[in-house]
Amino acid sequence: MTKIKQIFMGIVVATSVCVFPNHSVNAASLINFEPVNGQLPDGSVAVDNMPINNQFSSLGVTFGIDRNLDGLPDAGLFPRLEAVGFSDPVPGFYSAKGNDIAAPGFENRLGSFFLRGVDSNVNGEFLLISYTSPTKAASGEIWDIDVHPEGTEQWEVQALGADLSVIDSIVSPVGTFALAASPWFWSFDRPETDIHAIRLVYTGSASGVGLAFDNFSALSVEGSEPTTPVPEQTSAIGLLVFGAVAYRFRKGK
Ligand SMILES: [Ca+2]
Ligand SMILES: [Ca+2]
Ligand SMILES: [Ca+2]
Repeated sequence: MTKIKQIFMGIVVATSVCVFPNHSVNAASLINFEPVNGQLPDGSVAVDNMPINNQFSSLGVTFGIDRNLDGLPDAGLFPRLEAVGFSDPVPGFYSAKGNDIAAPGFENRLGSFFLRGVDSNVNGEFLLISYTSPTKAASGEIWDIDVHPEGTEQWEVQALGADLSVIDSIVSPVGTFALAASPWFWSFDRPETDIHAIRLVYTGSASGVGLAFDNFSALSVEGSEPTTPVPEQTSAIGLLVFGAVAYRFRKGK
């Protein structure tokens, strides 16, 4: 094999090994509560503790609270946008590193904002996400499903059908120290396009529990979408492999 061919093969191997799926390609339906230029999709300015209702309606969903479990948003109750870190004395979750701070390695996943309940650290919450048109699939994350001295946290994620009854559900693990300040990922992927709403129901034994919700993929399971690799994703390992091949070529000259 000629040196030129070896170099070409090196580039091909480095590129094919090191291109990872790019979730941002299909980011249109991913609601991570991160403002762009300070704004949410409806143009409103993102502020800690602001009520969240129809700011994401251009993506086909609205947010509410369903404490009476009738599948409809309760009048006057709204989840809140919560700023990461100690923004004020009203947090979404407590962690060993302080209020609303992700566990090491999860900082980028949480970003700068997430969604919390109406109040801070009450007794869970009943978040309701209502769809303008039904979906077949969705995914999202509940953060900080952990352990308290007097009990554990646990959540049930429910998919509601056309009549707003429960047609599917996923129960979270019982709270553990491993999930503290970390995400628990859930997803629905149904044979029919029959999910008209998604509801989070707190089922744990611990009280004084907040809701922390983030990275909601409204129309598909995040990561399952067809993706288009982009050149910038060639990783450090890829560059190293390429560099080693190039070095050998130079040495062999
Ligand atoms: Ca976020
Ligand atoms: Ca209701
Ligand atoms: Ca706050």
